[in-house]
Amino acid sequence: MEANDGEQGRPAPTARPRPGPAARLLAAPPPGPARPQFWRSPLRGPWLTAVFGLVLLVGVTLLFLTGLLSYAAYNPDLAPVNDQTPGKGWLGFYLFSWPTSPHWLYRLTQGVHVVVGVVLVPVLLAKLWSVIPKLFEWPPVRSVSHGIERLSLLLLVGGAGFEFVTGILNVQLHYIFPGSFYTLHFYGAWVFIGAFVVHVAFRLPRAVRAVRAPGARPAAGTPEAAGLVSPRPAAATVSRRGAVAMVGLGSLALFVVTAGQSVGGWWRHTALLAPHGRDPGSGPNGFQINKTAASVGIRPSDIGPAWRLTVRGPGRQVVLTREELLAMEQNEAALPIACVEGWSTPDQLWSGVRLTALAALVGLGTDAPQVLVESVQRGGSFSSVALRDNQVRDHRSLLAVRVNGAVLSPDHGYPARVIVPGAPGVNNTKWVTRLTFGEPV
Ligand SMILES: Nc1nc2c(c(=O)[nH]1)N[C@H]1C(S)=C(S)[C@@H](COP(=O)(O)O)O[C@H]1N2
Ligand SMILES: [Mo]
Repeated sequence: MEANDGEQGRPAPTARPRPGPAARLLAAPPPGPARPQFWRSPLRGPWLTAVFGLVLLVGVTLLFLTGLLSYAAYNPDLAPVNDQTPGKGWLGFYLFSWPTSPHWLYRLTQGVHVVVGVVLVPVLLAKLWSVIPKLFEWPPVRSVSHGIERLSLLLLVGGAGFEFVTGILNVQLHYIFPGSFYTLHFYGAWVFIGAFVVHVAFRLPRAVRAVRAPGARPAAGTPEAAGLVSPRPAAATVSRRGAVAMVGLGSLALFVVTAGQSVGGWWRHTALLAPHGRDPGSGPNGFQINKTAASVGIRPSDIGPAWRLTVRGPGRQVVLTREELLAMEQNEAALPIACVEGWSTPDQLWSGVRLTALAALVGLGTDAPQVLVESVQRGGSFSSVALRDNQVRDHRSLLAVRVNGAVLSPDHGYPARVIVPGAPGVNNTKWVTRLTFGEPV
C-alpha cells in the first residue's frame, strides 16, 4: 500500500516535487461556490435533474418540430417576400408545400408551439437550478475534451435562454423585432438544437438509469452522483417529489393563464398573460386584431371610393371598383385567424370572391398558379405575401369583403382581405389592392 511506502524505508519525501501555487489552486477550489460543500440543498441529485431533463427532452422536441412546421407554413421558398431568412442555405432542406386542410392546421401547430414554450419555463428554470453547482465546477477545465464539453453546455444553456426569451418577447410585445425576430429565433433554434442533441446523446442513459431507480441516492463525490449531490446537505424542507409537484403546479398555472388565447373566443378572457390593451369590441367584427389600420398608417383615402383592385395575369390586367367586386359571385368559408404569436380565433364566417374566380378574370383556369398579394399598406413585412397554387386553388380561399354577415371593419382589412384555410395569419393580407397571378418576373 502506498501509505506504507515511507515506513518501508524508501526516500519518498524528497523524490516528490512540492506542487507550485498554481497547481495547489487547481487542486483545491477557492472558497465559495466552487466548493461542493457550498451547495446544501438535499434535493439536488441525478433523480431530480433526470426528471426535469426528460420532461424537457419531450417538450423541446415538440417545440423544435412545431417551430420547423411554422417556418414551412410561410412557404419561404415560394418568393423572396415570404422569406425572412434568405441566407438559410440547407437549413431549409425539409421545406414542403403547406397544405390547406385541415383548415385549423396552423391554429393547432402554432398554438402548441407557444403554449408548450410558455409552460416549459418553470421546468427549464428548475432544471438549471438543479445543475447549478456544475457551473462552478473546479478546475474549470480539466482536459481538452472536458473543455469542449463545457463549451457545448454554454451553447446549450445560452441557446435555450435565447430561444425562450426571444419567443416570449415576441408573444408578449408583438414584434419588438420587426422581421428580424424570425431570423434570430430560426438560427438560434438550430444552434440550440445542435447542442441539445449532443447533450441528450451523452446524458440520456444516465438520466434513464436515475429515474428507473428513484430510491437509489448516490453518495456525494461518486461517479453516479455526477457532481450534483451535496456532501453537506441541509435538512430538507420539501421532498424531491414535492419539488417536482411545485414545478408542475407552476407550469399548470401558466397553462391556465395562457392557453385561452390559442382557443380564442370566450376563452381569451382566461388568458391573463396574453397581451392586452386592445379590445376588439363586440359584434360581427369583434374578434382579435393584429395591427389596426391606424397603426400601420392606412389613410382613409387609401380605402375610400378611390380604392381599386388590380388583378394581373399573364398578359392581362383587370381593374375593379368595390361595386364591381361585390357584383361577382360571393362565396362563404368558415375559417380562423391563427397568428404566429400563438393566439387564434375560432372559425369566422367570411364571404367574398374566390381566388379561383379572380384568376379566371385574367384567363386562368382550374390550374391557377401562385399569386402575389399586395396591400395598400406602404412598407412593413406583412404588406405583401405570395400564396402557393394549392392555396389559390382551394375553394375556401377568398378575397373576403364581409365577415360574420357584416362589412369588414377597417381594422380587419376593409375593403378586401385575403383568407386562406390552414395558413398562418400573416398570409391573410388586409387592405388588398393588387393580385398578380403567376411566377414572379
Ligand atoms: N396589410 C397587412 N395585412 C396583415 C397584417 C399586417 O400587418 N398588414 N398582419 C397579418 C397578421 S400577422 C395577422 S395575424 C392577421 C390578423 O388579422 P386580423 O387583424 O384581422 O385578426 O393579419 C395579417 N394581415
Ligand atoms: Mo400574425
